Amino acid sequence: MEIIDLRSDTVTLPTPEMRKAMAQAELGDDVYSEDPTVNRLEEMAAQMMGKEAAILVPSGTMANLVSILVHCPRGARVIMGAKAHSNLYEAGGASAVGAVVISPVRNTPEGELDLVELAEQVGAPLNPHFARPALVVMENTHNLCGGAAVSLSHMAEVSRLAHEHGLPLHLDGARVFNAALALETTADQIAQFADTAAFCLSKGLACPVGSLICGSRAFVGEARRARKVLGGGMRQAGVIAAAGIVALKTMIERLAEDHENARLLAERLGSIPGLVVERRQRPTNMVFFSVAGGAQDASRFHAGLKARGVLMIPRDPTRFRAVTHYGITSADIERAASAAAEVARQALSGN
Ligand code: TLP
Repeated sequence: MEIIDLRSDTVTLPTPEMRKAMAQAELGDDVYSEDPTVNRLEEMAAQMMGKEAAILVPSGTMANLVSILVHCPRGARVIMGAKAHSNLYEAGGASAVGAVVISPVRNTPEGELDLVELAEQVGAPLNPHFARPALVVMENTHNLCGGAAVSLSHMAEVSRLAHEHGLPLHLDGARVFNAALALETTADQIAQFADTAAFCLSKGLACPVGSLICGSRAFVGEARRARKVLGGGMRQAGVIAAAGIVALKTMIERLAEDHENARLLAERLGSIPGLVVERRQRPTNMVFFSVAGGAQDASRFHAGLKARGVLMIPRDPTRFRAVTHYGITSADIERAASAAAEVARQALSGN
C-alpha cells in the first residue's frame, strides 16, 4: 500500500537535482569558514532575506536557540506567543541552555500576538523583581495557529512596539517562503521588520537538513560562537548546503502547489460529517481539523486513517494536522479525503 504521509513537510526527500549537487559539491572546513558551498548558500540566504549575513545551522530548533543565546544574557526575559514553536516544541532549550525566562503572550487564531498583552509585556517597568526583557520572537507562518501567514501590518506593529522599548525582534520564519507566497510578497519584505530571521531548508523546500539565521554581520559573528557552543559547528557542510542552493533556486515557486493541495484538502475534509475544519484568512500548506465526539472517536479515526495508508498528526486529543508538501499530488489529496470520509463514517459515533 502506498503511504500518503501528511504528518509534516519535514518528511520530504531531496530532489534528484539536490542529490546530484550534494554529490558534486565543492567542500572545505566550514568551522574555518572555508567551505565554498556553505559560503555561497549563506550569501544567497542573506541576500534573499535582506540582511547583511547568514549562518547555516543543522535545524530550525538550533536556529532559534542560537538566536536567543546571542540576543539574551542569562536571566533575561523573552517575549513570544504562547503557541510559538520556540515556547512549546523546542524541548525547553531556551530555558535549559540559555537560562532565559519565557513570557508567553496570547496568540490570536491567525497567529498574531495580542497587542495589548504585548504592550504590557514590553512596557513593564524595570524593577529588580522582574527578569529584564531582552527579545521579542514572532513566528511566520504560524505552525500551531493553523499554518496561518501573519500579515505585514501586524509584523510592523510588533516590530514598532519591540523597538520602541529597545528590544530586538527575532523571526522564526521556518516557513517564511510559504508566508511570502500567501501574502503575495517576498521573504525580505517579511524579514524587514525583524532584526534576525531564521528559515528552514528542510520543510517545504525539501532539503534533508539545514536552517539559516540571517542578521547583521556582527550578530552572525556571535552566532558562529553560539553554534559552536551547541556542537553545531559542521565541517564539510557543503554537502548539505549544496541541496540548500538548489532549494533556493528551484523549490520556492513550487510551494504554490502545496497551498493549492491544502486548499483542496480543507474543502474535501470540510464536507465530511463529523469533521470540523479550521479556516484561516491567509492559509498556507497546513490543514487543522477536529473530530467531533471525544478522544476515543478521534483515536479510532486516526487509527483508521493509518490502516488506509494516510498519516496525519494529532495536535491534541481531538485535533489533527495535515501538511501538504513536495511529493504529495492532488490525486493523493483525493485519496486521503476519500479515506477520511470512509473512516469518519465507520469510526465516529453519531454518523
Ligand atoms: N516543526 C515541526 C515539529 O517540530 C512540530 C513540524 O513538523 O512542523 N519553527 C517552526 C515554526 C517549526 O514548525 C519547526 C519544526 C521548527 C521551528 C524547528 O525546526 P527543526 O525541526 O528543523 O528543528
